[in-house]
Amino acid sequence: MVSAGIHLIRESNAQARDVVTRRHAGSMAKQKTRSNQSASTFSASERHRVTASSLVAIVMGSKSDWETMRAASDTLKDFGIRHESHVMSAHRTPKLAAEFAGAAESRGIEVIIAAAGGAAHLAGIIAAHTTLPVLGVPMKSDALNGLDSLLSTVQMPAGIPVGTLAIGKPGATNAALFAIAILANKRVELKQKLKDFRAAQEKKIRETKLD
Ligand code: RP5
Repeated sequence: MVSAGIHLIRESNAQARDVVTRRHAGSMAKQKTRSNQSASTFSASERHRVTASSLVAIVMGSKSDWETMRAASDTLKDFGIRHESHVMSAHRTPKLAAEFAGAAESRGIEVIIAAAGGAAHLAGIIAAHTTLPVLGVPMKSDALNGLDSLLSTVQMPAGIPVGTLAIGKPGATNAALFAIAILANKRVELKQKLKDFRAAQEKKIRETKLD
């Protein structure tokens, strides 16, 4: 199952570039136009990863991050949030990352979740190219267990913020919940869903019985 997800993510790289290219060509100025382009550009199997009207974009430095970041995607899915997921790297594809971030707002994206491990600069470089809220998720690394990722993501210089979550899967889930909380400020139904989620979570804990 993981490999299928990774396969789709890899394909979404080309789509991310395509989106950026079309943006530069001035062909994505209007929402309606975007929807039409989406229908013709993305195949049915890819559309759940890349939608023309995504509210949240999840980007990650490597396909090896997808196993962790799937938790963010699944959480957004549970709340019915249109989103897309891409692999792009601050170091390996710096131009793509900058162009993607620069075009995101005009595409209707409202929050970007950026995950990376090791010398984790992706969230920072994304934040440098957009004023959208950027949520960073440090990946657990082999060498330093994610402490390297955490410090490189969280220690931004004053002026360019990255809201940094916990290392690994808890961070991925919470990044999605944080994005939902941001979106919910102006969406009453979503706010209610978030409250219901919290209430269900609390109920579960209160009803926990130990052997
Ligand atoms: C970072 O380097 C990625 O975000 C990933 O967490 C880490 C290792 O990448 P791979 O070598 O697995 O591609 O850029």
